[in-house]
Amino acid sequence: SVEASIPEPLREAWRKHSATKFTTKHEFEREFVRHIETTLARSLYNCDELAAYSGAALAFRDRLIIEWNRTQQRQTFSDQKRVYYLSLEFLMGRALDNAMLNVGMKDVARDGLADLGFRIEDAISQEHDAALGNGGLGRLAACFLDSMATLNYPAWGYGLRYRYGIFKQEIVNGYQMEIPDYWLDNNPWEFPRHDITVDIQFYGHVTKYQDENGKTCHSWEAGETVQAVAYDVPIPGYHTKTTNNLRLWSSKASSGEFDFQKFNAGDYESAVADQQIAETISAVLYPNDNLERGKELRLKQQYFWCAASLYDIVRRFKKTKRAWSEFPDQVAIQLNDTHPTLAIVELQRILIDVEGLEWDEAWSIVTGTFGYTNHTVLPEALEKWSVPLMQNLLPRHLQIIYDINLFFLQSVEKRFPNDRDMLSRVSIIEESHPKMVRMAYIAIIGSHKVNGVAELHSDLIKTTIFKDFVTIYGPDRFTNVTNGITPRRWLHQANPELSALIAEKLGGYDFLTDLTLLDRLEVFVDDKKFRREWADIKAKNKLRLARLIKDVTGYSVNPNSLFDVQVKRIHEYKRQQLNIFGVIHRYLSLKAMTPEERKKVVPRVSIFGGKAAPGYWMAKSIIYLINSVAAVVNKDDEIGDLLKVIFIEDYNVSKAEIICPASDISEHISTAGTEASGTSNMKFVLNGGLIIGTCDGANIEITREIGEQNIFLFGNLAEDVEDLRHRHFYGSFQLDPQLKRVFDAIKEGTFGDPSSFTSLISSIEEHGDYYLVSDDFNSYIATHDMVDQEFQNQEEWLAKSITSVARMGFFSMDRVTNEYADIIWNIEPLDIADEA
Ligand code: T68
Repeated sequence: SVEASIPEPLREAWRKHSATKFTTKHEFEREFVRHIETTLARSLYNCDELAAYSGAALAFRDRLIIEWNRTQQRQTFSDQKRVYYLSLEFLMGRALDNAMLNVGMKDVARDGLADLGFRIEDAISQEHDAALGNGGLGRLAACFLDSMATLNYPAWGYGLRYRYGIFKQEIVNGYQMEIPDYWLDNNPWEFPRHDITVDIQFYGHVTKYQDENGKTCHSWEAGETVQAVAYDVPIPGYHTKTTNNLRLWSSKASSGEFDFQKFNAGDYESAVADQQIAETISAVLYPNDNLERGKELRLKQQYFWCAASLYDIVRRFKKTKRAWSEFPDQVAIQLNDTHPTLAIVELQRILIDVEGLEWDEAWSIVTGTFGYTNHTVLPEALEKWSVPLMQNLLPRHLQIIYDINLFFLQSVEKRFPNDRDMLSRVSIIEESHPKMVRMAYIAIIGSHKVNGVAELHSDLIKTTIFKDFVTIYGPDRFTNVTNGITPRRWLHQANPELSALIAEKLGGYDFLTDLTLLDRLEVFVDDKKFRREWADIKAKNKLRLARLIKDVTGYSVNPNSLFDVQVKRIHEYKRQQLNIFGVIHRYLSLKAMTPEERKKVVPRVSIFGGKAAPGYWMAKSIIYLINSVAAVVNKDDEIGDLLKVIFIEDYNVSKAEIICPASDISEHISTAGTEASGTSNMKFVLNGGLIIGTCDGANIEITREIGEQNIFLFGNLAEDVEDLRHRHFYGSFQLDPQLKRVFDAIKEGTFGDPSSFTSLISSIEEHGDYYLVSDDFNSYIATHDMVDQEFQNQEEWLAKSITSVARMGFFSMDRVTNEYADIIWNIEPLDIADEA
């Protein structure tokens, strides 16, 4: 073994000086001060809160590194199957609080920091969010990492180390402005691995040749080479020694080839410029969610990251000296949407062009290795790349894609002779001008399992966009794994008081690793004292949010109001426009009331947050409308506290941790059939908020779990959407009368220059109301009236809140991770402690 190859005296010397972890307050303080004074070159006299954050982070980082090194060693020695989660986005948020809670030392750190003159909360809030994602898809990847480590799965994440994460949103005169998010300075959580690099090729041409046995081979002569450098981020599990690795690739000019000639020719400036071109590959996260725009640089990012990751995975496998046929027994690769689909093509290329395997043998290794998760049915979000673009950037990969397609279509032809329509429908190549490569089809054909992320969504992909593939492969290739969230961050960390109250009732924190234990809360539903404590915690969390609102908007809100929250990316299908039209309806109704009538009204704060993609005009108009309504309503003295409208700028993970525990009601109101799952719905319910929602995505399973008396459902069903859309176009379109009143008020200029809102209104009135805002308006308003009524019965409301939390066990990311491990990856946990 590797260990035995090192002489005992040498091992002894290393063992003696091996790093140790702090375990007491005293030791924490020593590490903290040491880092302040040496690593940071500061002292008692110039240690501000940012330095205190850094000192604490470095002290905890040292602990993580020790466990991380051990985990990697044990995983390598044990030689078990590993899973690799490929995602272009990891929306991690802050790391320090999470690290402290996961290693179970937050109290020690709190006391230690207090001794040294700092409040732990102030130190924690200095950290810059790691915002390498757009929304749900990126956050799901982050929750996966947390669960995989917590459950001791040997797992790695692979992503890109963007220099700029998702932009920072500022609201200026009601409009969204985008500010670059340069986040890398002083990031203590990443470790550059300058020794782990991969040269990645682009462009060039392919030559055919015969090898010594007369076999036809291909060689790809690249036109450009860029270097990928690994940066590693430790991922601690909760209360386990397992600390997994997230490897992010950064692009750099390749030292080998292209600078020298220019440098030698004295062309220094242009050599440096080339260097910068190489670095742009990992410069920026594309800020679109649920939209694909076919930019070459995006394709370059995708290949750069897939090729570097696969090289790394293959290199690790080759060290085991196993036969290639064992690759799928050692390696599972999960594709987070179609963004990493080129990994399928790249593995096939490595196996046939570099390792010399036959096509069929290689292809069965490939399909045995990959699994593909689909996150959307929206046509504008399905990835397609133009054939000429791909031909130019990745000539060899395009050939392999054509071959994959050829063999696939031949097999389809055999089973469905004379069905030419079928062949053109399922072809990877869309015969348009230009021709397009359909990435989802490669992902399906190259994987052994394809999954959707909630039951309705998984049914929809089987009956609509991927219907033909169910006919071809049978239903077994397709499955459902309903999304979840990590209870560590989204309950324990975001809502420590609720977590503590639950722990007190259940006799400990075991529910954080077995969320189904929450069901034992249900017996306390009628316990008066418990209800009061539950209500007090919600009140405190609302106060905390009210302070945040005051800080970022300047508005004061009454924390006794009903807090109604919709925070998520701004998108027409998510229907923030329905919400703000509802708010306007409420405002107009309040204005029409007598003072007597107004006394019976439940005061409400409508809270919005979310980013619009910078090029998404309609989404930006929605933000502008929300802010325009806020400007009028919030200064209307006649209305006062009865209605306030708030837009919280720059919604992100750390703000979500304050917002989710503070809702009375939250909105998940997508047009039925459009939201694949949604995950913030789970976060709100887990924190004791009720929800209003459509029969869409995971709302349906939340209803099944918590009971339909505990959720406010409204609106048309997915099965009726197509028909309604058809009628809008070919029948007569009847605008809902209450919505008409809202539109009239907007058109009269109640919220400023109406011309700013014409496209928003005409998309409904004149252009077919694709998202069914008018069809659902009446039912939406009626359901909000029920919310008001039920909120007045606080005891009933509390009972619903407690019951719902008690029944949320199903939505733990741990359940999700175990399902992937069983059904898709076929891997077992590896307990680090037992392996010692
Ligand atoms: C989300 N998708 C789904 N996409 O919309 C949501 N898209 O219903 C689901 O709960 C979540 O995934 C997790 O499954 C996204 O967030 C993107 O962000 C995205 C990014 C780039 C390109 C396309």
